[in-house]
Amino acid sequence: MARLFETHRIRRSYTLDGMWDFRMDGFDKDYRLPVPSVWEQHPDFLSHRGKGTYTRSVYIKRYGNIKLEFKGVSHTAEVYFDGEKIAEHYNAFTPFSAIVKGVKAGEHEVYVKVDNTFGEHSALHTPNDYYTYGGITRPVVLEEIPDVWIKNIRFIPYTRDGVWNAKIEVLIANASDRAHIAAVKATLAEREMATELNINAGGEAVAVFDERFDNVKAWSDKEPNLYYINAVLSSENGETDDLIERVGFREVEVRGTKLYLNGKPMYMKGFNRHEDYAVDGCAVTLNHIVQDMDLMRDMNANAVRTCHYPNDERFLDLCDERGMLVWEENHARGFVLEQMQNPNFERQCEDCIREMIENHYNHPSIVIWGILNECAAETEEGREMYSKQYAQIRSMDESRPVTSATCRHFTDITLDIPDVVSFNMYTKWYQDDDIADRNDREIKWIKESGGDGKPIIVSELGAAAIYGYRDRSMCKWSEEYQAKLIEESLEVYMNDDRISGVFIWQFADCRVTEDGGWFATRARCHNNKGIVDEYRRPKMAYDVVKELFEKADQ
Ligand code: ADA
Repeated sequence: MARLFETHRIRRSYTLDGMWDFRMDGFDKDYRLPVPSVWEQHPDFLSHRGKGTYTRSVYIKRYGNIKLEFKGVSHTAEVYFDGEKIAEHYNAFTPFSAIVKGVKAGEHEVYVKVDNTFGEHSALHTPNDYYTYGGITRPVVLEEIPDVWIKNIRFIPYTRDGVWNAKIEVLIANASDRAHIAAVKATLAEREMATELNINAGGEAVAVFDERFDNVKAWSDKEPNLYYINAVLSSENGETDDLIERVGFREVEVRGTKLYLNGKPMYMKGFNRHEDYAVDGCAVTLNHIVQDMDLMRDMNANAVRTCHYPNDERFLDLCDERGMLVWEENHARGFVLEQMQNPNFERQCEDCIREMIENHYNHPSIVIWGILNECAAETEEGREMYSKQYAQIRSMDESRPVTSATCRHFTDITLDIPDVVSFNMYTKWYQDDDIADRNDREIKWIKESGGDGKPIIVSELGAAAIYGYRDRSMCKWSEEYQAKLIEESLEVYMNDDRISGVFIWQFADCRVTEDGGWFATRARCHNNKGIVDEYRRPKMAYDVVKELFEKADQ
C-alpha cells in the first residue's frame, strides 16, 4: 500500500508491488526482484552502482486513461509504457507520475530504467554520509482515470475569532480534447460543499471552498485529531472520480523567539532519522516504519527530522496519526560551494522542493520546512542559493516556518533569512569544548549574526557508539561514552529556554557510501551515532534519552 488510508472509493487504484523482471547492465543474467526494494539486497549487487531495468506487464480492464505514479525510484528513472517513454525523474525521495491517454483494454508492458550512478548528472545523490541505493524503492500505483479527474486537494486550516476555518482547493484536470462541465462535491467533518466548474480541453480548474468548522478538534502532538476530505466529481458525460485526503486542523506560528502550535508554545524533542534499515536499505518496509515510530515514541520523542530528504508518505501518514512533529527538508547534505555550483544543482534542488511541498502539504505533522543541511552558507554565492530556496518555499507555503541546519559556526552569513535558526553541535565528539560554554558562545554568535529574536533549534547533537561495545573506561565509541555525552548534552540544551527544540543525531545507525570521501573511514562503513543500531537494537543511550525526554514532559 502507498498510503495508510484509502484514497479512492470510485477511482480504480492499485499498487504494482510484487515481483518484476530485472536486468542489470553488464550482467548477463535474468533476475526477478521485488518492488519496492533496493537491488543491494541481492548478493550480486551488494554495493553495485550502475543501471538496471525493471519490467512487468499490467492488465487494463477497459479502454481509458491511466495514471502511473512512482513514490520513489533511486535515484534516476526513465519510465516506458508499451515501449514509449512516458516519464523521467531525478531524486529517490519525491514522487512523480505520468498520464497515458486512450489505453486499450488488455495486457501492456511497463519498464523502468533505473540509474544510481554518481557524476555531474547527479548533484544531490553523491558519495555521502548515507547511502544512495538503487531500485524502485517506494510503492508504484496504477490508476484508471476518466477524462475529467481530481488531480489533488489542498487543505489550508486557519482560525478566525477562535473558531477553526479552512480553505479547501480541489484541483480538477481535463485530459480530453473537448471542454467539460464538472460538478464537484466535498465533505469534511459532516459539512457538504458543492460547486460546478467549466473546464477547457486539456485544461485545469480549481474548486475553492472556504468554510467555518465549529465541530472539529485541533491536531497537535498530544491530540492528533484527523479528518477526511472526500471529494467526488461528476462530469456531464456521466463519468465520475474521487479523491480522499486526510487532514488536521492546526496552526504553526513563530512568535518572537518561540514556536507556537495552536496558540501554545511548541517544544520539539526527537531524532534525526535516515530512511535506512539493515535489510531494507532505503526501501523501509511498513512494519519497520511502524517499529521505528514505536521505538521513538517509547523514548518519549515528539519530533523527527527527515534528514536529509523528503520522506515516504506512509511514514508521514504515521506521524500524522501518532502526533509526531516533523521537520521535513529538501535533499541536500554537506555540499561545499563547488558542489553547489554543479550545473544541475539548483534545478535539482528546485524540483525536489516543489515536489516535496506539492505532495506533502496536507500533512498536519509537518510543522517546519528545512533546506540545504550544512551547505556553503558561509559564502555569498551560497547565500544567494539559500535565499532563492527559502523564497521558493515561502511562495508555495505561507503556513509553515523555514529553517536550515548549519555547521558553518561563526561564519554563516544566511541567518537573517530563515524564520528559525538551527545549528548542528557535536561538542565532545568533534569539538572538545565544554558543552554549556560552547552553547553560550554559539547562541551569542547567532544573535549577533542575523539570528537575533528568532527561535533556535539544536538540529543535531550526538556521538558514535558501536553496538555491543562496552568499556568502563567510557572511551569514545563505547556505549557508555555515547550515553554520557547524550545525557550531558540534553541536560544543557533542554534546560536552556533560548532553545525551542533538540534533535538527536541520530535515531539509528545507517549505511554510508564506501567509495570516495572521508565517509569511507567510518567504522563498519556505517554512521554509528544511532541510539539503536541498523537492526534497531538499543544501545545504552536508549534509556538515557527515554528518561530525559520523559522528564521534559513533566
Ligand atoms: C553532520 C551531518 C549529518 C552527519 C553528522 C555526523 O552534522 O548533518 O548528516 O553526517 O554530521 O555524523 O557527523
